[in-house]
Amino acid sequence: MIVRNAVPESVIARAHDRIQGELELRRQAAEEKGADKESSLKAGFGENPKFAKGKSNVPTELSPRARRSPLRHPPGSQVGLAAASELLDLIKDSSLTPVLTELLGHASRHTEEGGLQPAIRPVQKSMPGQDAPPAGELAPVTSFAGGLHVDGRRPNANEDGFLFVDAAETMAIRPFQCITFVACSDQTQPGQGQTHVLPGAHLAMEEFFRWQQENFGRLGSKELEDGSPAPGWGGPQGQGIPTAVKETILELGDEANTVVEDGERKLRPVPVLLRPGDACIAAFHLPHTATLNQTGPEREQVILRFGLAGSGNGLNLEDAEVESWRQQLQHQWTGFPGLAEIVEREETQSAKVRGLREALRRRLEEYELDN
Ligand SMILES: O=C(O)CCC(=O)C(=O)O
Repeated sequence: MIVRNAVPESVIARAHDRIQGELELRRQAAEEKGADKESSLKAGFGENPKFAKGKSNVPTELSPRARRSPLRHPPGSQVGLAAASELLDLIKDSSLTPVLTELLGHASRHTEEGGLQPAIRPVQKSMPGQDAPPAGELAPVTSFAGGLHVDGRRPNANEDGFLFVDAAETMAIRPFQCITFVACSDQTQPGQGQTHVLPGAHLAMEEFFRWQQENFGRLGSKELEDGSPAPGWGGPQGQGIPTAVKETILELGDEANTVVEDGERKLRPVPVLLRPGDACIAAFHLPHTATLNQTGPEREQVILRFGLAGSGNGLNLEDAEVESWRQQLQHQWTGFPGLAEIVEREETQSAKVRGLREALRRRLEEYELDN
């Protein structure tokens, strides 16, 4: 859901100044240490030190290329902006408070780890090691499809990769309710480093989690003891989104989320086009990806994640909390009183919603037969 003109100009300006001030401090600190590259400083906001630093902090899910990716952003806590009032005001002093309150019944429970994340992306024509598109052209959106993911897995990771958060080893993903992207720079033209999403795929993700729970009693993308990928997820350490979800979306071929390119149907991530002050609120389950800022201006966005009561951090969690996540994963609109009526109508009356769920179930049954 896009909320246009959600945040007043003056509030955006204060957030911008605070982010740029923080960048300046980092620049000065880097200069003192002898580093002088502007780009590496900006990358400091685009790379998560927790995952990029030492080998022991690198989850094995990440390929060396992904570890260098300019598309990764650390949480505010890692760049001195965890409690920056100028950033929190993007919610407090804007129409996002009444909108979120109507949707969720609250606008305050943004999760701690990664709950507030400045996502700054300088101009960069291509990913490290890849060719830039010809002058005047943009990289095709399909080239970003590999980055599509749902959140909630990385906080439960260490050097061995993802972790189960409960002693019974049934939960390796930590959902929240919704992610809110607040644009502080112009992102109205394709190529400006917008967040891209896969429309409708949140339903497929929800159906997928139901299937994982029903058939395996285990949720998330953690691989099994013998190294085989988590059920149905596919790929090394279950990167991105489950194979079954990808294949089902491709099979249905809805033009909102697929495109035929070079004679082949491909996933088509769709840019979220925002003006400064606009915001986008998306369900946890909606696959999304960062993309390169190929044209500028510098992409400046603040990301906030809102969760259920008690959805904290860490690995030694109370059973009740783990159970509430289990419910959230299988019923994504848990705790969205403002959507209850619409959800009820869509689920009971929309042939498209039913069709997607049925197609995914069929594919997962094939997977069960094959394995
Ligand atoms: O920076 C973006 O546009 C998206 C970031 C993202 O995908 C994430 O932090 O999960």
